[in-house]
Amino acid sequence: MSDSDLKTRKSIRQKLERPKRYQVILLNDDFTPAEFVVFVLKGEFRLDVLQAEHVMETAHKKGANVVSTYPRDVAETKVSRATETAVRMGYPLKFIVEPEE
Ligand code: TYC
Repeated sequence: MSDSDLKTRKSIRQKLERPKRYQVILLNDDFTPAEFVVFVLKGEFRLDVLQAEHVMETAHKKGANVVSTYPRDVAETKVSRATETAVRMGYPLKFIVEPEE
């Protein structure tokens, strides 16, 4: 094993797997305005207006909905930025990040 293999201690199986992707899941709540949810989905997650409205409406009806999938750091950064924007506006909008199956 090379030095870098020993440092990272990744198995050969892990090296060959495609990098895991993470789902960003939008959670419904009773207080955040629908228009603000659409604004965040467009601005932070780069959805177009029709996709953003559809994702928002499905979360509103079902309680939660997948926004999209990303590498873990990208998913977490987008969620932090979106949540900070909501907090600044006084809205309780929440997302969860979870590994795709
Ligand atoms: N349920 C909110 C309302 O009626 C709108 C909303 C939709 C909030 C989706 C969050 O993830 C959400 N104002």
